Amino acid sequence: MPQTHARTCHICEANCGLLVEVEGRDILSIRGNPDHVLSRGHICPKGTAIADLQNDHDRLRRPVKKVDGQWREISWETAFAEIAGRLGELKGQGGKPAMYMGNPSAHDYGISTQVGQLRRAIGLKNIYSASTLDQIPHHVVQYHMYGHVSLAAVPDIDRCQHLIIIGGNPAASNGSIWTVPDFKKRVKEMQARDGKLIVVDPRRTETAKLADAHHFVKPGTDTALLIGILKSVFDGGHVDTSRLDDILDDSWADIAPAIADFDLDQLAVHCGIGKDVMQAMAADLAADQPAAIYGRMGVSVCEFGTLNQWLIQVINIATGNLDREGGTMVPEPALDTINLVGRGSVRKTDTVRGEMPVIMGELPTITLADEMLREDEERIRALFVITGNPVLSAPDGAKLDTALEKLDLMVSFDMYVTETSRHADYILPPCGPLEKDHYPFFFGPLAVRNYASYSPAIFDIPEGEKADWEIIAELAREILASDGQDVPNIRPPRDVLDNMLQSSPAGLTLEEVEAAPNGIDLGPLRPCMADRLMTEDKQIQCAHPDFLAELQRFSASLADEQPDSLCLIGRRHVRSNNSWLHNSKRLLKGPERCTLMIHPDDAAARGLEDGGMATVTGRVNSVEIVVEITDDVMPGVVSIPHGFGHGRKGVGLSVAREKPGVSLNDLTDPESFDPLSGNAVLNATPVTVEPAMEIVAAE
Ligand SMILES: Nc1nc2c(c(=O)[nH]1)N[C@H]1C(S)=C(S)[C@@H](COP(=O)(O)OP(=O)(O)OC[C@H]3O[C@@H](n4cnc5c(=O)[nH]c(N)nc54)[C@H](O)[C@@H]3O)O[C@H]1N2
Ligand SMILES: Nc1nc2c(c(=O)[nH]1)N[C@H]1C(S)=C(S)[C@@H](COP(=O)(O)OP(=O)(O)OC[C@H]3O[C@@H](n4cnc5c(=O)[nH]c(N)nc54)[C@H](O)[C@@H]3O)O[C@H]1N2
Ligand code: SF4
Ligand SMILES: [Mo]
Repeated sequence: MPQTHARTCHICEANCGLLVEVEGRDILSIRGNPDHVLSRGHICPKGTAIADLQNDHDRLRRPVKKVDGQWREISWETAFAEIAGRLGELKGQGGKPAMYMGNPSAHDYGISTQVGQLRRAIGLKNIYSASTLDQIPHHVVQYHMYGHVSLAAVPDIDRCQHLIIIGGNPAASNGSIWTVPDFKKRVKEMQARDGKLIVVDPRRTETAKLADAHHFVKPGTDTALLIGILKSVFDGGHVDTSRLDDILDDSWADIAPAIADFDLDQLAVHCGIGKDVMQAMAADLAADQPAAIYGRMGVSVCEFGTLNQWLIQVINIATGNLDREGGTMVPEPALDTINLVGRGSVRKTDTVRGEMPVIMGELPTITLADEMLREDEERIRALFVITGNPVLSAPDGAKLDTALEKLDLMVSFDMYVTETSRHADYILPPCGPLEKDHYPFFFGPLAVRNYASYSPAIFDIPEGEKADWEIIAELAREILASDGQDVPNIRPPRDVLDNMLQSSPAGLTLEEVEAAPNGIDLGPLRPCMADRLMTEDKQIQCAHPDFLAELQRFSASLADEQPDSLCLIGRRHVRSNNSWLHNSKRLLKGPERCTLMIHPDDAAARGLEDGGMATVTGRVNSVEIVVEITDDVMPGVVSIPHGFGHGRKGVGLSVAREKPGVSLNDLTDPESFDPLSGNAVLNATPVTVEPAMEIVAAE
């Protein structure tokens, strides 16, 4: 008999409610759950493709060990014992271990409940992760302004009347640091009530196509636009902080003078957006209606990423939109991590690249390859990669390829032999996705409504397989035991989850949440900033000295000559997710997706033809890629999606290898970074583009 299970999708931050129809262990269909309290029936093609992940023949079912260049299945006991033994030996010789945690670990709450134990067992204070290729600037800003790295205010799209999205493409990404399933319909609803969506992006994206207005911006220059908007708010007499006056600290008064000397005309030239547009944006955000400005990857993974995210907060404050219904608000989710974990930290540490920021114990991933390649006793000799693929995700993947080969021990927690895990000595694969339970641990606190939704596993874990959390917990115990240390009992993720739910203000039990397969709606977001601030004086620290100093660094950089090379940016597609999901036939179908988008004028100037091959060369490397001529990208800008490049030797992804593409991160440059957060610069990479040399067959 077919059975239908309600389940939340774990692939992206939207966490859509799905209906999974199964018979025995066969998946008959996966569709959107119309009754889910948050996603209201929305689903994207990746949700349906969970069936392909569950059934993928390339997915490893047993631990494997590399022996003479070949993968051999071994038992879990042997794998754990050998890894613990080799780690112990290495550490005995003074060898340094490290860990990289990839994006999917943020989508598996079970991992979060156990990984601390593994870190302690290995002896790691800090780790590398996808956060420093992504959102780490948000955490720096939230830490300083609101007193907690995770106190994030998200746009209340369901009541907003004027929304500016700068450097985000939720129509493809389904939202980020903003859990907003069903984004397109929410935009349509906003427009139906006369609200407006404005998009700022160097590409006319899927989101831009939904918008009431779209402005091209030169990659990497948004700081000029944001300062221009803020200055126009002050100069136009639009400041209205009345709602927040009790919680703004004295440093609010430092902001207007700090931007007073910027010249709107110069800012406009720098970013390519006219000062009239800046002034109109300021007036619209400050008009008598709830409004919000929101910025994501396009303004985070750049040299002034932290400054950008600070300016966005300040604009929302200045226009009276922070902590306002229809503006931006901090959610109050059923599981409120803010009160349960510490405020986080913002520090500096010595690295092979000199002093670098460490935010919440996150070392900059741009330094990882160099730390493995250094030749002193500080060299990283053992690396644990938990659910990530940095060879494709981090700048200069080719250098990482070289560096990973130098390790004395590498362990990948992954179900595939990927571009990264192919370098491992051991791969520890988790069970299938529908054999795990799910809770939106990190994304409930970022959702457009307050809610809770728990999904039990649909299938039992087959004999001999394990969930990620079990693998992590058991390896941690083995390492502690072999080191002669006390071995604590494992606390199952469900117990931790139940405890955290009950300790949160909503006070729900896991049993109550589980009894509601469509989720529990706790209502729309509410202004609550005054209660939630975790700064010492319970006030918003408006202008931390680091941000003011960064304004000056930006000001000085305006005098720098801008290179006249082409500017490379990334892109995301709704049928792909970072470096994986390319092994699903149903997602891969359709036209070639790993193309170089280039404007017709730039193509003509270089003699490039649509569908022809181009060589793209940056400072670190060059790639050959199919050309796609389109005026969706602005002149001077070219775009390649990240996460491709499956043609590398030994990759065990048979479907993905049919359309391997090239890796954007063979062109991005780890030398560039945001000095306040250590974040990578993944956009605005200077490149040259020319027709690829044709190979003429010998006569
Ligand atoms: N140029 C450029 N680079 C980027 C970006 C960009 O926009 N441009 N985006 C950056 C961002 S935002 C991010 S988050 C990173 C992401 O980059 P990574 O952190 O490297 O994450 P993924 O590419 O998602 O890695 C997926 C890997 O995890 C494995 N995996 C998937 N699910 C599971 C699971 O449940 N358990 C286990 N054990 N393994 C699993 C997959 O097989 C795959 O090998 O990429 C970054 N890199
Ligand atoms: N389908 C799909 N969904 C995903 C993912 C995926 O890979 N595929 N990845 C998930 C992850 S890990 C994340 S972090 C989120 C990211 O979510 P988003 O940030 O919404 O996604 P991106 O597509 O990276 O959007 C960044 C936008 O910034 C633009 N951009 C590039 N450079 C600049 C610039 O200098 N200035 C401005 N203003 N814009 C610029 C790009 O053209 C792009 O449209 O998506 C998540 N969802
Ligand atoms: S939008 Fe994200 S959460 Fe929703 S179905 Fe697609 S991948 Fe899953
Ligand atoms: Mo991300």
